[in-house]
Amino acid sequence: MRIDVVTLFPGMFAAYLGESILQRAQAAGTLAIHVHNLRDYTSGKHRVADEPPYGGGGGMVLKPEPFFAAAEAIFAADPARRPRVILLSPQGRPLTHAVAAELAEEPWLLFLCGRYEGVDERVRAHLTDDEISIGDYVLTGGELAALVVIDAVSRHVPGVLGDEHAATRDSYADGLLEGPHYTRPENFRGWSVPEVLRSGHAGRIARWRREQALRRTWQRRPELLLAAELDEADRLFLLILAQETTGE
Ligand code: 9D3
Repeated sequence: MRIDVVTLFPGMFAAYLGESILQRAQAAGTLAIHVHNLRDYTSGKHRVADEPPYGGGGGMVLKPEPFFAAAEAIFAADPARRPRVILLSPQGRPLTHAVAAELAEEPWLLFLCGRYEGVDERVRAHLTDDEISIGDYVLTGGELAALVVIDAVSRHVPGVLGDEHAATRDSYADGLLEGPHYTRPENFRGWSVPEVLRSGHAGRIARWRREQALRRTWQRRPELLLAAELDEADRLFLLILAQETTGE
């Protein structure tokens, strides 16, 4: 997969993309990420990227010309195809596991990062295919959001995770939160690892983990249970949890 990013702050991307799984995927050629400085596509002596908003109201708005110039230069790198152009903005559709999996089907993505009060509407209307938000809180710009989307999407690209099926095992894939994990030592400051995990009994371990996931989801994100894939044993266990809750 090829990913391009247009931003006023390209330096924000190097540290995160230069480590761990995303670094390895780029070194292996599974992922090619190119970060472009929006200022390189501005014109005039002062290389201005932003201007005050028409109609007043304060703050600054990013001008359309540099985004179009940057995108057209990026399109020219491979005239046979077009990337899906994604604007990061607080007004976008919320990022979810399903959105990340959907974007991972694309061979080429181009992320446009906004700053200040926002981006000129003509960028959204005439350059952008998709608009994404990473949640209902205010960031100072689209850069961290682009990194979050790139990270979440990359996990779904075949070959990025060592194990082919790791992304489908992710907690959001089956609609439940994950239960607890333990490693050595067996006893730490008097807190010991649950006996069942050391029993070697694969069937009992699988059932225990499933029940822990159901219990946590029930306690913390009960709305997720409405869409989760549940079998008869899961439903029976939830009935018992519900009875515990009501004190039955
Ligand atoms: C004062 C009104 N603000 C809108 C909520 C203006 C504004 C604040 C922050 C406009 C842009 C931004 C910068 N944020 C992003 O570019 C952004 C973002 C976010 O703030 N939250 C969640 N997802 C995203 S994706 C891009």
